[in-house]
Amino acid sequence: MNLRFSIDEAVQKLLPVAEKDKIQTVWDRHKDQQPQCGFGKMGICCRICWKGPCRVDPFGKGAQRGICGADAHTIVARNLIRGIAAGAAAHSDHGRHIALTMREVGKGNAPAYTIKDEEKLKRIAQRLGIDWEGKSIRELTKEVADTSLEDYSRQDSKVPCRWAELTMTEERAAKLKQWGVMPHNIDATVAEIMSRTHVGCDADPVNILLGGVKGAVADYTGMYISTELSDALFGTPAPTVTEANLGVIKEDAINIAVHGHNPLLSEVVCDAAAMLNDLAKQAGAPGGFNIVGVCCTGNEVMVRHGVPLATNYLSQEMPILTGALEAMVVDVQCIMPSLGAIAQCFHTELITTMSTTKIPGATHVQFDKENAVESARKILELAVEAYQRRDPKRVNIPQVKEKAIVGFSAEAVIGALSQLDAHDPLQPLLDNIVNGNIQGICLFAGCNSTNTLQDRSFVELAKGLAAHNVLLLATGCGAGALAKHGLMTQEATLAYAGDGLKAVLTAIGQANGLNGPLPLVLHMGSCVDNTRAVSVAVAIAQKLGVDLDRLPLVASAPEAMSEKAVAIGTWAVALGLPTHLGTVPQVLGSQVVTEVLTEKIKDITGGYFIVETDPEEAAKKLFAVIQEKRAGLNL
Ligand code: BF8
Ligand code: SF4
Repeated sequence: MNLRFSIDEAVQKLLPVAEKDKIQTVWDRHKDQQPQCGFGKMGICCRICWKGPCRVDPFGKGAQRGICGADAHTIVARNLIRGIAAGAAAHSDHGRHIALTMREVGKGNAPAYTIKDEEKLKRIAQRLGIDWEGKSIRELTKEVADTSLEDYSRQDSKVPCRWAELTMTEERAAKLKQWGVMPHNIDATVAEIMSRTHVGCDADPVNILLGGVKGAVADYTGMYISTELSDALFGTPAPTVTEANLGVIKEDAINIAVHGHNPLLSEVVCDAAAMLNDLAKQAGAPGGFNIVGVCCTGNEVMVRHGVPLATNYLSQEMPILTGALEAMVVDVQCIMPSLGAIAQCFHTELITTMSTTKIPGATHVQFDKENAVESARKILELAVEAYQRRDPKRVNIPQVKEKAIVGFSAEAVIGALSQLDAHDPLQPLLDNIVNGNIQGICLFAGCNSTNTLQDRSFVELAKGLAAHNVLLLATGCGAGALAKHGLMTQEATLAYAGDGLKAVLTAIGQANGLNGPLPLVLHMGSCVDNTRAVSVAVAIAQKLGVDLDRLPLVASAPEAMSEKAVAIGTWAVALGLPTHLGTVPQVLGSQVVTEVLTEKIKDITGGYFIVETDPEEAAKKLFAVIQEKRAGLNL
């Protein structure tokens, strides 16, 4: 019955528990919202000023303009780019927190943190044009942080954000400048979108969309800062074996889920839990503290430390329903407000930690970089207290989990390839793309949505493309989905990869002493870590001497839902990637906007959106695009 909602077996096992206890889940609330507003779905409802709300009749019979005269195209475009601004704000705020923390590390004011990967710090310095010879790590840390923070504060609009300009192909950076969509300042770009979409400003839909593309490139900039500086602070991911799905919650342990996006707190919680494990044992839990991840905070600690992933976005309520979760610690973004009420039905402590993300029903433990260790300790104590309240009769942990080999940063991918060719690691990958063993590359990204069957499209698309020898990368809740369903294993490679792909993954795996192939899907990390995939793509493009849009490279977000996903999808298109969406974007009310995004933009950036809700059809379309790109390279 529950197959209507999710293909995740653990979810299917817990939904009857929710039903029995009369606990509403995301799927119940989705049902309560039906039928959803058609104007909203098409993007033609405007609430930008208080003369509204105004709606445009999509069938051409009723009003065609809002009270101020805005037509459907203006309204749809404005709504869309405000979403991009929110996405960019979210990602870049995350990056800012990391950069500010790093600056304090450089000044010696943040004892909870150190630079765990000094080599990465030097590589970042080099990329940013900072001379690191003769400087101490602390000096360099501060300089890298300060230089990164300039991307949030520069006032000279002719100077591009460094983290944008220096991370893409020169050709692409030049094109973005030429189109006027290269940001000079992340915050100013977000502000510009809010300002140009105020009542009575930009009304030209194409001009508005260009503003959105600039916002998306600002989003990319903030994401790049988040990923790279996090690597310097917390270590660059390397392949590690772990597990995914609710079966990672342990009955004999004090279970703590870390949920949200920013690794600043979760890193310290992980360290503190290891250090204070005796606290848990003294409290009667022989298994000690068991940290598990949810959403992108989960991905961050998974790829860096092998912390198991409990679940992804849509099923974030489920860990509480196991009755064995003592605490869910959340930071920012993609945290359902429903968690507060559900936690109150159990012994679980929902703990908010950021002043900008508080939830009714939660206990707030303020987290700042200065008091990180005390906050982590307080969180562990709250979990220990909650454990005393656990009701063993309500414990219901679905014994569902899969092994997952994760942690494929760009460095890890290049490192693995260097076992085949130490002097020119990319060459074996290129050779195999040229000879067709690898037909192309697909990056799975993005969310879960109640508009589709949870996880299904990820799994079907991955299997479909792997059979056609497409190399698969994944981040965010897409990576969560693919990990939960066992596609990040060597067994999956043997079962689902086409012969060419299997041969390549096996050769790399063997050369790295894995006694078998690499996993079918390479987990690159959280959503901000989509930039890792870009850095691999840029390296390939540079080696081939072509721009990104010429590569047989596609992106897919089959369950896109959040404003961050809108921003990511838009920068992927701006960089030249054909980008699949499996959920229908809220733009269909404007033919102009729909055509620009799915067709016309192709002539400019080389990238465009492909909207296809059927995963089988989507796999066919993406493979056809890969063939078209191969033909363009005479392959
Ligand atoms: O940043 S994939 S549902 S958790 S927005 Fe959110 Fe979407 Fe998940 Fe991570 Ni990304
Ligand atoms: Fe209506 Fe124009 Fe106000 Fe939007 S900005 S609510 S279309 S009057």
